Amino acid sequence: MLRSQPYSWPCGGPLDASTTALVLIDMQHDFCGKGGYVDRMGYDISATRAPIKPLQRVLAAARAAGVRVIHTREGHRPSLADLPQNKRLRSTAIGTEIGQPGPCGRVLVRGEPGWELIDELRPLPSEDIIDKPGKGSFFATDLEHLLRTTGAGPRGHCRLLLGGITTDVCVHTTMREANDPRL
Ligand code: C5J
Repeated sequence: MLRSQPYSWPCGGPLDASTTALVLIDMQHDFCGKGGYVDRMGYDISATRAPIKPLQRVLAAARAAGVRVIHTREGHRPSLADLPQNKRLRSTAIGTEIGQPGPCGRVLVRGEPGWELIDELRPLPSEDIIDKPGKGSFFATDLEHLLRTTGAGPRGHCRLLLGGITTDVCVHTTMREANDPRL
């Protein structure tokens, strides 16, 4: 059993659509589709597909409430010039090297079928997409600039709702990046 002490949330009072953004992280075929990166690594993709339906409800509610929605995609340039050595070596060790061809095209490479966002959570034309080479959504992207520029508050869209895959990697990394006093 885990002991916890729940506290009221949100800490800063009720959420306001004009300063809140929903960031949907890496809902890509490579992470939850057949023949994609995660499937080829041998993981059970029913675990990474489990959030799809709940996120469809969150997405519909956010859109209905006028909350800004931003989608992210993890991936690398076709040249792999933005693929750090440690990430490449790790993917090789796992047996599914980033950039190598597979049933969904080159693994985690921009423009390939596996890298595409899944149809179930397709962005609207008005919703921005962030292409990120790392785990966090702020690293080497213009996400912070976008949030600061578009929100109504003095710090822009400073309150974030995060969803996506995987919880313990890209979602958590994004949360920790955002938690430092940047927003
Ligand atoms: C990983 C992700 N795990 N979206 N990406 O490489 O969590």
